[in-house]
Amino acid sequence: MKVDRGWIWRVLLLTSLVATAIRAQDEESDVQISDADELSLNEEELKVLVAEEEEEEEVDVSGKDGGDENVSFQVIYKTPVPTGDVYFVETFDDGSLERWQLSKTVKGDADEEISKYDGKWAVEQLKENRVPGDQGLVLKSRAKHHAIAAMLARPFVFKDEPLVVQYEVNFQDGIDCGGAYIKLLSDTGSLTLEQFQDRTPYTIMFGPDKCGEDYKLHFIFRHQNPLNKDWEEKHAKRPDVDLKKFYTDRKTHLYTLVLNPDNSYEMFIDQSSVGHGSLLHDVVPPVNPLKEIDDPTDSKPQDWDERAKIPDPEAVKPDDWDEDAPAKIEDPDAVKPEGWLDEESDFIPDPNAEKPEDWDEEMDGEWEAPQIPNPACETAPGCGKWKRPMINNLEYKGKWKAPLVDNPNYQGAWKPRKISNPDYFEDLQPFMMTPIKALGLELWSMTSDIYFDNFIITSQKEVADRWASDSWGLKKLVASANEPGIFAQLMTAAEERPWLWIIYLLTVGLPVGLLVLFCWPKVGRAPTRATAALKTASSRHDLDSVLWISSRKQMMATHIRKRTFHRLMWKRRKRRRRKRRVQPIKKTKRPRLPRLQRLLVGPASSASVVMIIKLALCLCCCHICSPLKNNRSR
Ligand SMILES: [Ca+2]
Repeated sequence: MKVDRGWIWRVLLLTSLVATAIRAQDEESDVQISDADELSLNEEELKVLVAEEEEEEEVDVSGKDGGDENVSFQVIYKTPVPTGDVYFVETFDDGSLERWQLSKTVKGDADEEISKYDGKWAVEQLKENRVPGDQGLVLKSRAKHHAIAAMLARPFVFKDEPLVVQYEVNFQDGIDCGGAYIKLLSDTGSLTLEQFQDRTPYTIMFGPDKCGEDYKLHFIFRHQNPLNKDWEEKHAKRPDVDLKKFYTDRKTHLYTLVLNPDNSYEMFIDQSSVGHGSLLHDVVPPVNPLKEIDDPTDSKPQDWDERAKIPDPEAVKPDDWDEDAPAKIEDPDAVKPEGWLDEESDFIPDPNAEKPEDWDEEMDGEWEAPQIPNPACETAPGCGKWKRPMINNLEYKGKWKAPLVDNPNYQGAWKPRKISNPDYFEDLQPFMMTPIKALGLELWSMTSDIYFDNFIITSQKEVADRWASDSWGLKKLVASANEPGIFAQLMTAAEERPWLWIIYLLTVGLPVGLLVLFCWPKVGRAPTRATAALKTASSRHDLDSVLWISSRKQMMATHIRKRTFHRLMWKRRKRRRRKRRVQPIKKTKRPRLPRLQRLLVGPASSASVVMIIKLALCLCCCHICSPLKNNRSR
């Protein structure tokens, strides 16, 4: 069987590269064994060492509560301890809810049957990405009212220190419609956690809330009007970022609110700022009412002209303006096509149809054959009465209207006059809110298993950050380690965006196509005279022959022609020298070029370039395939 020698070279090159990669891997795995050999350990000593190593590994990964089969990546977890002054912390890691009080009352604005706060709470580990030893508070019931609260270690009084509130939320089953916000309950003097319900006065409400496609991060505070003593909710403007992923990725996210004595506020998710502003200027409705308001007794005068433009009163309809001209007319130039069948109709009763045997004329009426397209019309340009096609009427102008001109009596848009606001007040310190005495969750959700953890209320952002790194940071670490591989992520992305499949196909198909185009062996052909000549040449000019093999038939033919030409020229010169009886010229040896130069400028330079391109492509393919192979072997 004849095999293209160029293809053999390529296969040998690829094989050597693959073998080198495999050998490098094998050498890595052999290192440990050779280490043991060098230390001259016998089999028993080696077993003891291995057992000790395994024991150490078990201690490392089990943490304080031992290993967990559901945890694919484990870290050593220690219940976090606050590193500064705090008003409230809760980790739930002791598994109890002793500090918390379940509400024993009913919701204020609900029907009696569904008004009970009978939703269940539990202290559990996360369903996914667990940190061994870490537990949190979980909302367990669907479509039920939940209320639970705990007193602060001491009330937070708004003076000259910031308020920092932080906690974790994980929508373990996603979220259809429901909230995961907290309420910081006001120190009203009559606060009873057993009576905690939707109408219990709160100072601040903060946290995620979602229904339908409306993703919110609430920051609401209650402000008292100093004049009439009414309480009003002030809503911070919406965050600037797309919040959807925080509700759908089933990861634990960290929510932080910072209020400063200078009335500025900032909200963070996972320690990244998602919104900031001023309590004075960036809340709705504003804390301070307007100084002036529209006079409610003022009304627009009847003769107030708000028309900026009016029809020109002096314009006159032109005499030749025909308002009655139709928009479309019959085409006067149209001609009936030849062969038009005026007497035939487009549909006829099916001549092959038969009345069904069970047709009851009394019940079903008189039987008629179903209509079918008229076969006579199939070859004709048309059937039935011919009508001229309709075209646009060039004379059509429509209804005449006078052109618009500026209104000389225009007075502008009317506005009521301004008067002083009788309810005006100015509160320049909305930060000075009602002191906070307790933290409560009063929630309703259509999706259960919402996880809460690591509540902290402090005055120092650094304390909250350190608390987060000791708690939420580990959850994030475990979740990152358990992330699906790049292949699974690509599949997930393509499920949401099917057009990505086109990109994938192009990305994979292009290199494969190039590989096949340049590396596939040529189909064997019958040996030619050029091939035979090449074989004889190969023994004398190894390198050139190899290059010729990979070149095309034209190259071989060119070489033969050149050799034949040189031989003829040599014979001719010999004959001339004999005739002229001159001494033969000493043959000067042609200087031999360096190998690379011969490759690039020699007689087979074009073949060399093609070969170099092919080798470069093969090397690229090997380079791409090598890491994939390594990943698979791992
Ligand atoms: Ca915890």
